[in-house]
Amino acid sequence: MRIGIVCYPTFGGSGVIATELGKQLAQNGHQVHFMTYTQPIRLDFFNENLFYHEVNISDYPLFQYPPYESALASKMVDVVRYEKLDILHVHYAIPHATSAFLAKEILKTHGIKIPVVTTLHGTDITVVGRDRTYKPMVTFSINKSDGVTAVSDSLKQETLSTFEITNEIEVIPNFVDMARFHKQEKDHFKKIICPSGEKLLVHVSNFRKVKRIGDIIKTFGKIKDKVPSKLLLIGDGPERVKMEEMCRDLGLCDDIRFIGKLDAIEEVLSVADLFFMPSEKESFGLAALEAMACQVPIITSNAGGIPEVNIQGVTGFMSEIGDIDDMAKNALFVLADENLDTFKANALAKAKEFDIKNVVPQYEAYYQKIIDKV
Ligand code: GMT
Repeated sequence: MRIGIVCYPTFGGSGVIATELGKQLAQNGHQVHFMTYTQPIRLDFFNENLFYHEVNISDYPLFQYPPYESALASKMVDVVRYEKLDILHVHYAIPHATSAFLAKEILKTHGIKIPVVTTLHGTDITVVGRDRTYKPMVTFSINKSDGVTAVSDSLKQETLSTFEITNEIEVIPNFVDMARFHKQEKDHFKKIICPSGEKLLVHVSNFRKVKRIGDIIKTFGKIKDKVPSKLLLIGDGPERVKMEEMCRDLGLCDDIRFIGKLDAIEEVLSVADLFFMPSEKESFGLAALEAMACQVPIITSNAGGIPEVNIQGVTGFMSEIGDIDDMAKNALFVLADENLDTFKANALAKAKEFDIKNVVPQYEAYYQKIIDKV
């Protein structure tokens, strides 16, 4: 197949999934064309089947807000026509599903039918999309897609209860590339971060408010009194400065390090003992899955689709959102010498269910179904 993929190219989970999917599809022999405003972060290797088309936005003094949707729709029209694409797959509804609808209508005037698949990722439904600023457009664009997928059953249900959806939604879960995310021998890292044999606790995110990083810091304050440990906070975003201030106010700076954005996350995960994800909203929790693939148990909230990934008392524990005492109690249980290895093995076993090799064929079959339908 000749497949067009549209996504956000930065550090968000939807862009990661879209890029990894495209890379695997290319390895499976499909021709894959990415259309984004900058090179996707993980599109970092050459493959004869992979192509990248930059969406250029020309500036004009009249535009206070350059019309990205229009530029993207025009790029889709151009790439579909000249690369003879069979299908367009857009990740994150806003504004990609809307641009895809526009492109589809324009292409009809050229006598070309292009099926559009939209994948819903999370905040496009649970935060931004439900806002009245975007809701009519999101509803319309989902209903006008030829195929719609959601990354968890929870997200599917939330979409159906939030919007007036007339389309079928297929659940195709997120996945992890086990060839990249697996436990590696990186003990020298651990010795640098934890020189006295402390436990290593980790969080990775885009530091948005929904991630509730303050809960992690407070939970860590309770854990480190009982078990010598260090906390690494990986990533960057709007909450970072506030969180650094919180660490200072709580006197935890010696044991917590903010290390910003990191490409080779799997190297740090390889030496981690516990991963935190106390989010207020989380449609799936890709970062937690990547940790599990590296044999790291997870302490999470029970928000959204997290229960589809974290099995209570098996791969880690879930708590009510904001229940710091419960998270600290659970973390101490997992970190106990007699328990830790079992939780690590369970985390790995569960992660294997989401191996990229099992999930990408579901997308291939879905594309074929939608192409045959249109
Ligand atoms: O909120 C983020 O971390 C980014 C966001 C995105 O779309 O880039 O992530 C969402 O999509 C990921 C990939 O499908 C999911 O694993 C995340 O759970 C989801 N985030 C939220 O629902 C908050």
